[in-house]
Amino acid sequence: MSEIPFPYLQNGSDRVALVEGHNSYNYSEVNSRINRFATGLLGDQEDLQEERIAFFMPASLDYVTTMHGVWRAGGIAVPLNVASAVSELDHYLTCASVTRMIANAEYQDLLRELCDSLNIQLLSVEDLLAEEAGRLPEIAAERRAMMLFTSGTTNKPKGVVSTHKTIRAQITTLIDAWAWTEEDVIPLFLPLHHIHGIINILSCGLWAGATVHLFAKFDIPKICAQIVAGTYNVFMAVPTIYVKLIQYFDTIDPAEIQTICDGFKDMRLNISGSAACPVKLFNQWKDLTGQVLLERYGMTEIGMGISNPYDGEKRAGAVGQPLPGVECQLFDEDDTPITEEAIAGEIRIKGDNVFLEYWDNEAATRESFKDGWFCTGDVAVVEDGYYRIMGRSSVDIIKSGGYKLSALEIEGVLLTHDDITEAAVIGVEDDTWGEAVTAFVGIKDGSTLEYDALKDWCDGRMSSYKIPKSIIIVESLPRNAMGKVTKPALKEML
Ligand code: MCA
Ligand code: AMP
Repeated sequence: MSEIPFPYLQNGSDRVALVEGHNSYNYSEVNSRINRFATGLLGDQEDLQEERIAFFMPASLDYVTTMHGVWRAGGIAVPLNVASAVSELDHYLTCASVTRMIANAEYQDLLRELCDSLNIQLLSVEDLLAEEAGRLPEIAAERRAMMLFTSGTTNKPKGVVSTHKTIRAQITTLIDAWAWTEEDVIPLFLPLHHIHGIINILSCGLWAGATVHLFAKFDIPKICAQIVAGTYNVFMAVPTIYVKLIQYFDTIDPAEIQTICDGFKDMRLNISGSAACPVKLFNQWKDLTGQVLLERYGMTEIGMGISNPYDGEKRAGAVGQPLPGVECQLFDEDDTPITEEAIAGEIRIKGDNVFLEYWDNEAATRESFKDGWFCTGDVAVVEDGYYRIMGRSSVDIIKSGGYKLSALEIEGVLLTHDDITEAAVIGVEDDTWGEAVTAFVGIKDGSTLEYDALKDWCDGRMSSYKIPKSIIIVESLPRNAMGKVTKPALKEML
């Protein structure tokens, strides 16, 4: 077994690693804080032996301390979505058999009852910071490092487990492909329970010795002020963020728009990903800022797989070519590799970047691989050497604002409503969100269902971004001979 060179972040330098509000922290400070935290986590153990440690906190020094501290102490990091409903957290914590949860003071009240009921120790970073760093274990690269929850075609999200080797492969391919250097400065405002924020921005930034500015949320005025000041030279976001920036420009005066666009123009790289970037948006962004968006394709299970070139044509509506170290092949429905251009097939991936397993779910892991290839469920074609994503093989997966949502999970919650007799959820094309969650429901005779009341009811039962943007009440849902709802027919109804 090979040993992973720790740390994932540059050691001992005076360069600024993280900026959080008015505070900045250099690499030496961050490293020594991580080592003290890892030491506290270990207590009198030599190695956490893949103990699952969950954490519930926005982008912050504490987040970085916890993630890297868990890694250095030999645990599996389970970063959670701070926008989760408690019922969703229950599933994540139970599924992963989490034993300790790290949360900031502001979240502890919210989590206490749940943690008590699951026998999970609730702690803060401060609670665990040892006076001095002690001896830390050597961690083999093949060991499990992180578990991220992903929605799929099943009711409940699955835990995607990556090893240190996986994470390292996912980071290093991007360091080269996107030409990261320690001169880079990047804002991080995406949630930190997904690859986009964790690997593409935070981990690549820290691996390269760059500076990452942490924002607890996508705060447009604050981020734009920094862009005007010329703070950043790299910007990565989901398409919805670019849409929201353009919508924001409608609310400010032309001179201000110009200074923000000039700030973008001076950057070396603007990237879009996690969902399809419409050609219209690509062109709007180019007209406004002069930036040609680099679009890339990824997935929780593989990190980044395909990317437009850093040097070379960044093509609108396409995601480019497989990244170095990533094997990518399209397959037809008979599992035959497609060797010609312009024929659509499922994207399948091999390489060190591919995850190890779905946690505690051997059947799902087995089903997701064929002949050693990970089957993404995404359909693409190759045109003139460039991959173009055509869609997904499942109608039960929705991409809203970059979040992957399971229609079945949302239907499952709606069906627990007293007045709802049947429910079907689909994603409907939407300029802001890419796809907007839309629910078709049948209700009990004599009952009524107002959208606002249903939205309030959903609040607390699912993360807010999963709540349907519209509800359509139907006499009955269209079903096939097997009794299964025909979702394409629902799209036609609209
Ligand atoms: C917020 N809202 C949403 C979404 N986000 N509704 C639908 N879809 C969404 N994605 C709703 C809230 O529920 C709320 O509704 C209202 O919008 C305002 O919420 P707020 O949080 O203030 O919105 P925002 O800050 O403008 O958030 C938009 C966002 C966010 C910044 C685009 O959705 C986001 O961070 N998305 C990126 C997620 C991401 O990182 N995905 C990568 C995973 P109401 O007002 O009614 O209560 S994919 C990945 O990692 C793979 C590997 C890859 O390829 O990258
Ligand atoms: P997630 O599992 O949340 O990581 O989401 C991964 C999914 O996002 C992929 O399987 C694709 O369906 C979608 N995706 C990511 N990047 C792109 C892109 N550039 N274009 C279209 N879809 C994308």
